[in-house]
Amino acid sequence: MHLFTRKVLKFGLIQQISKRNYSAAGTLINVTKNDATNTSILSLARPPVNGLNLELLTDFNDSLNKIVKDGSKGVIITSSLPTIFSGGLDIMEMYKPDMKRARQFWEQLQETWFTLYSLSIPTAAAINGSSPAGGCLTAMSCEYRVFVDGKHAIGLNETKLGIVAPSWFREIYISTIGYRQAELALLQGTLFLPKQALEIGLVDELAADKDEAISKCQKYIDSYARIPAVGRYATKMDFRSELIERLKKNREADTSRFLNFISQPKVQIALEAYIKSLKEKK
Ligand code: CO8
Repeated sequence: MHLFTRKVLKFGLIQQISKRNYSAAGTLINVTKNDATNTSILSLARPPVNGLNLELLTDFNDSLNKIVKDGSKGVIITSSLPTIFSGGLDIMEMYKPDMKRARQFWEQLQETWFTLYSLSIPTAAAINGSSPAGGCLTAMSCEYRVFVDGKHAIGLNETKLGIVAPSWFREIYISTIGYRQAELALLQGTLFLPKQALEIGLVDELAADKDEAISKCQKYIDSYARIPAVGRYATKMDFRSELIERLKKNREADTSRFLNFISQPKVQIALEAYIKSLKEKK
């Protein structure tokens, strides 16, 4: 892991902020395959919080494609960090961005999401810790979610950063927890503790620990043993293809909106204040 400190001298705060793991592709995801169950476990492995940056998203996408190619019958997405599933998109990709990289980042986010959301094999998330914003999107894009009980939370908290959840994040939230609940939660940037998340249907089950969460995900995947894959996948896509096609059609507009949004000084000020608040809570 190497640190990359930004040299933005105009703002005192920025000098203390560092980027992590701009390492070669291939080291930010661990994939293990259980031969007995023919299921792959994909673990996000980018300390300290599995911030989804360009490199991690690229590896994530490549790993999912490889898992399907190798004949796995299902995939469980989890984290190799003990208390965090994913802290969401890496805020440093949006803060004082290099616009060329920011475009690449956003296009990769879209690409990885297309792959995950439409994966032909069953997908389940063993959410073993905090899962805000992009972490919540990752979990919601799987078919089934098991949340380890504890003091951590899940939800789309974008408004708290002074940013807005893109329309496709919002639509998945609505389809998971319903319009009214999603509207309120998005406006307030609510993060739900495990029992609350279960109550509103944001997750399907709770587990005492990560091992139990993985077993429950495995059970979900095994439940398809007697269901022909062709019917299963066609049904999955009946539910999911409309949103995918809509984003594909409006992909450039979605990217432009993101780039325009993060270019606004008031958004940068809000992001800076949020980064500062993360550091000050220590
Ligand atoms: N990106 C980059 N760095 C992060 C992030 C992140 N998402 N989250 C935390 N970090 C950094 C912290 O600043 C800290 O850095 P340092 O060690 O240099 O001080 C380090 O990671 C560790 O963080 P914590 O000390 O806070 O670790 P904890 O274990 O106490 O807490 C949490 C972990 C709960 C994940 C906490 O860090 C947290 O709440 N993070 C913020 C999560 C968040 O709000 N993410 C939202 C990202 S935005 C997104 O995903 C969708 C954006 C859509 C864009 C639309 C624009 C138009």
